[in-house]
Amino acid sequence: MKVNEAELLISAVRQDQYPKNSLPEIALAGRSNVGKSSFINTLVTRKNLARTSNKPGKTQTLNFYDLEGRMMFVDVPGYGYAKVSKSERAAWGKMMETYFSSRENLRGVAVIIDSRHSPSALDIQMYKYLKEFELPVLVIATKADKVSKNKRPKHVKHIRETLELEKTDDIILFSAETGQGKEDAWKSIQAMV
Ligand SMILES: Nc1nc2c(ncn2[C@@H]2O[C@H](COP(=O)(O)OP(=O)(O)OP(=O)(O)O)[C@@H](O)[C@H]2O)c(=O)[nH]1
Ligand SMILES: [Mg+2]
Repeated sequence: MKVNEAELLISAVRQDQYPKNSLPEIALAGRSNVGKSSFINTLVTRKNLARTSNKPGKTQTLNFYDLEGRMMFVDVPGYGYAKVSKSERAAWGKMMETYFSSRENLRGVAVIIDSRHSPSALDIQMYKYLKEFELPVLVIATKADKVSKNKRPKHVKHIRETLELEKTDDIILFSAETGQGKEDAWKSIQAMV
């Protein structure tokens, strides 16, 4: 899919702020600083639509992006950032629970994982959590440009096994640097919406 127009509709914290349209939407999930916002930018071919940073914790709200009035991406704050207070973490948990349990527009979630490393306990927990809501999940193994070519298939296999991915859930090797996996990611996303 080629997206010519994309815009931020709203940065929401509360349910009553979610957009009231009926567009299908795909949410991003993943550890803080893993590359969720970069993933959105690569898919819509815009450098700075979703704000990125080399410091973790950049995205703090649910950011709803409208793609040509056809669908939405929802950028979500990351998890696992150490410098977060107990009360902030609790607020994050509540915001996620409300969103994932109530949002009717939601068609699936792209879970972004660092392809260099084994999925963390939090990554595994997130995958299981999404499956409790019976949501389709697409795993994006990102930063593939940082893994040598011959080791990439092994890393993908390892991530698939560690997460105990369901057969119907895809995993795609991806890089926001090189654009690797962009077409395959769009294919999976279009199948979900
Ligand atoms: N080499 C490489 N760097 C990447 C890739 N994707 C993201 N990055 C870098 O990783 C850092 C974090 O990227 P973001 O997209 O801001 O990460 P995020 O998951 O949105 O982070 P939070 O909003 O803090 O949760 C930035 O410095 C990006 O340039 C990739 O595929 N390859
Ligand atoms: Mg972000």
